[in-house]
Amino acid sequence: MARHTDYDAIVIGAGFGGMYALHRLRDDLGMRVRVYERGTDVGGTWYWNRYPGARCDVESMFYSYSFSEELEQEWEWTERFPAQPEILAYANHVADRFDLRRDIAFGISVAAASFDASGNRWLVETGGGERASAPFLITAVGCLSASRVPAIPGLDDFAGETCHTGRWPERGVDLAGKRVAVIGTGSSGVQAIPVIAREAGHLTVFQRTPHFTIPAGNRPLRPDEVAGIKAEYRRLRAESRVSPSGVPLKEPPIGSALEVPREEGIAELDRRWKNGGTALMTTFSDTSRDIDANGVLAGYVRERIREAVADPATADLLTPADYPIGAKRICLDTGYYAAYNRDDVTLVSVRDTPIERITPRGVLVGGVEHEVDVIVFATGYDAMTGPLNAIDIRGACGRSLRDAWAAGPRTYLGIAAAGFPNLFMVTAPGSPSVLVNMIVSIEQHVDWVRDLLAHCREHGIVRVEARADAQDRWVEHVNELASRTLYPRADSWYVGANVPGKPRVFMPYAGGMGPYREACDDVAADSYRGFTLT
Ligand code: N01
Repeated sequence: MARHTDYDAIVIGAGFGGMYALHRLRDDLGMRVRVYERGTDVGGTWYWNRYPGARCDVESMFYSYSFSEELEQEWEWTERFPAQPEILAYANHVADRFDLRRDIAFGISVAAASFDASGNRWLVETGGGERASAPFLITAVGCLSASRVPAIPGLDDFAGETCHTGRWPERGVDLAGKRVAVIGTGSSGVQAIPVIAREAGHLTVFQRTPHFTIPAGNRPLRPDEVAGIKAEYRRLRAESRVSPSGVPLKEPPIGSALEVPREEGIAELDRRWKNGGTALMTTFSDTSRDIDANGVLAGYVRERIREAVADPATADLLTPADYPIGAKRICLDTGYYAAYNRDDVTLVSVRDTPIERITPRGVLVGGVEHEVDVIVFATGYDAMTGPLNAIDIRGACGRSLRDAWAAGPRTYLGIAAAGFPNLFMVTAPGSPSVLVNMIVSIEQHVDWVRDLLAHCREHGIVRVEARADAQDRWVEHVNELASRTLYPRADSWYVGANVPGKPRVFMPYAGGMGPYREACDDVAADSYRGFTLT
């Protein structure tokens, strides 16, 4: 007979969001918490993304939890941008240090969750038929965890090995000396390509849309800079919490791209390009919302591409031409363009001539069969809604979340959804999440939910539900913020354009971390305005 266990809260996912939710609810509020995690260990994104070159594009000293001074003082990051193994080691360290594993069930996917309105409880069913219930359900399923392999005919016929960057096997993939195909040139492809190029016998890259990528400028951290940041951590963390993108704003914009004198602008762009990282993107104050200003930055990066790539025809193919820079997520790379100067790397554009089929021996494009031993799919994710829609979540009237979101996701504050009481979604659509430092975003969401649950306990509240009118206003606000930017002008995963049939809606909150935090705090201070508490 299926076991049925009762908890105070159930959390789905043991990545950075789920681990932190467990810590806050269990260790601050004394709740009995059960976490379900489909991986065999903690880490979420960083558990699954073990592909060659996987690295974070937020600096390590700030891509880390801020809730424990001891933790941030004792952990030693080694590089400016942390590589996947180091981030995963950090996640493991946190799990050990805060004794998290004892409340996490590993290797278990949640298949369904339904709200029992009579008892105000969520009933959760796992893929293995285990059942559990709790008054509160917290999803911490990640924004980029539903990996996507496009439906290319013949996929099953391929005789060699295939793998997706977001499902890279723990045992690794032997690429040494092999003929390798990489399909996709987003952040994952851009990171993997130069590393695979060095390892493989021959690499063929299949590119549909060129992405803008700028140098990461990764390097070992110097002991003096680590000590300096650690000494100032409280101030820097406080700055991160209210800054636009969840990191301290070290290099503010120098003015409008249309007003700063050309030589001055170029000199600053050169300096930031050389230094690496995303500071280049905020050299000017208006490139994310004014198409002409955007053109100044895009033009600068296009020139760098032509300088870096020896063959002009290849450089042309690699140069983005038809969307604003930054409207698709900017990539940070290490030696990406230089990889195309190698004799053993071939670029195949599949923009006008899409991949026809996968054959037993390789990839067929325009009648030419590119023979390979391994195909790496760097083809991205059903972002933000995909991981939630993968679970059959049913609210108070039995309506499914998939149904409620059929025309695009609708949330209140990117945390709750009308019709789904006592459900809290960490970094859901309508929150800043993917546009900012995810860990800052996660800490803000979880702290806010913890405070709300403490409030419920104090006031005997058993049911918390977002009101439909508050949700409508929030969705309108999120759309309005997006419409002031250039984001909607690209076919990106931000708008769901990469998934055939997905409604075109700009999903994240584009107003920045600080204003978002203020909006959430304001709701809480006003007796959780927009929620019905009973
Ligand atoms: O996925 P993507 P990703 N035929 O969707 C192509 C984060 N991340 O895994 O652009 C041919 O960006 C697709 O082409 P197109 C980060 O937020 C961060 O790379 O749709 N090609 C595109 O080139 C990032 O944005 C880090 O025309 C096909 C690629 O596959 C997000 O994750 C590292 C195709 C998918 O690019 C997702 O990045 C890695 C087809 N049928 C990821 N279908 C860092 O922190 C798709 N493509 C640095």
